[in-house]
Amino acid sequence: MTNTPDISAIKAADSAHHLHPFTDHKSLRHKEGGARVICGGKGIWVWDASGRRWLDAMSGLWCVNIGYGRPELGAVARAQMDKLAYYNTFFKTTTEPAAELAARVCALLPDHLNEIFFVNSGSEANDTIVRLVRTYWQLEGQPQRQVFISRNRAYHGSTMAAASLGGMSGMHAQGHLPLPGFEHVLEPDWFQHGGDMSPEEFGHKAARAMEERILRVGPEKVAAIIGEPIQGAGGVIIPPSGYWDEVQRIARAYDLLLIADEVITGFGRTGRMWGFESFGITADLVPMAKGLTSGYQPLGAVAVGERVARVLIEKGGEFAHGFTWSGHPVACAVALENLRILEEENLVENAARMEAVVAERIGALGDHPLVGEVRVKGLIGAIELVREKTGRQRFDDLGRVGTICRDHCIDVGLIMRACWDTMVFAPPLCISEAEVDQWAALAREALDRTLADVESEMS
Ligand code: PXG
Repeated sequence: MTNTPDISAIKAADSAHHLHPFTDHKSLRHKEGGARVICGGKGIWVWDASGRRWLDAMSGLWCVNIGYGRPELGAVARAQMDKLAYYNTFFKTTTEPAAELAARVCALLPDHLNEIFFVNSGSEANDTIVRLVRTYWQLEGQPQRQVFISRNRAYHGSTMAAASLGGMSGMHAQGHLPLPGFEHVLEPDWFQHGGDMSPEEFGHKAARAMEERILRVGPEKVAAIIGEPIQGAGGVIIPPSGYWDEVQRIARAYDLLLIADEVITGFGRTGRMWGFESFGITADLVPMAKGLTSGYQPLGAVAVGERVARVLIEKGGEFAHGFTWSGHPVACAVALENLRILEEENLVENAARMEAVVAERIGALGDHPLVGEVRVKGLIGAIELVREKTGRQRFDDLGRVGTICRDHCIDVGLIMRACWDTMVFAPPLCISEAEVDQWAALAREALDRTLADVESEMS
């Protein structure tokens, strides 16, 4: 055995047998010649077997918050596996890492969020929330309260319930979704929908759309409002100031539960520990995953606030819900180490500090003919690609130029994702100022190449 992988054999096995998530397999296998094989990573960089490397301005899928290649996490996983690789948390048992992590995460949250239910992903966290919320209202004697209010282009996961919570039309088109009881309203995307309104006026309009829908459905049937503090996969939609205040007023007015999906925004992404801190959101339930382990192990959780927890614990009897891997001891031990690194290396503070650097250096791309706006909060942001800057005019065939730009990014050694014609970024929280400069140079090169393509099409 050698340590050098046979990449062509791996690519062949992958093409023959591996169905990837969110992938057009016909195109991947026949047009593109198979998947890129990522073999290693360190800090903000990943590389393939040939040594070709990319600056990963997406932290994998918005998750590798502490950066790649930290040996401490492997050491902790190994020690936990040697001691106790697995035991479950059903039937009146627990494990040391699960109990310790539940307490640790609660200590990071506001006081009213003081209970943790462990799952393995953000999707499972949101599925769990759908059952929890409906169970809560049953226990409260209002079983008709079943409807969830969400937003267009929300992303809450891929299971049937999580995809129903989400507002992605392409996902709804597959598998007869959403399920009954899920409503979607205007998203607070001023760049896309704001027209001549000020961002604040538009934010009010978006919140009013939510109230109008609640009234149309019948407030007595509505269970909860769910929202990502900043919509991630929808194109990093940073809501106008005042939007969340209004949404919270509406939630209170109709006695609804409020769910802040922190799967992307949690664990420092926005320059604070939680996304809800920047918008003054007081949530009843908080799904989290991704940055909880920085991707070193699969793990998710739901933080359950006082209002729901009290009813569930006092009146609920057995909550018939859970997963074999709920509170997996290895994943929980890795999460604890991840949180230690996040805290001891002041990575949340670094994300806050880097916001200004990114705003300046990536923001400077705003002078590029293709760029209509650059926005950033902490270390999550977006670059809007436009045909015409005045009036924020999009290209026809939305998503085509974004895909061209995404492919040029890959060619120049940069990973950014295209959400239609919005290039999004969320680099590891350990990124340095010098690395932001490297990223900005690569991004400019990719934009120049994209512009050359667009211009040659038009000539
Ligand atoms: N909530 C939010 C806000 C998310 O962003 C989930 C829930 C679901 O988490 P899991 O762990 O089940 O994937 C997510 C996940 C993309 C992309 O391409 C985004 C996510 C996942 C995969 C791809 O932007 N977000």
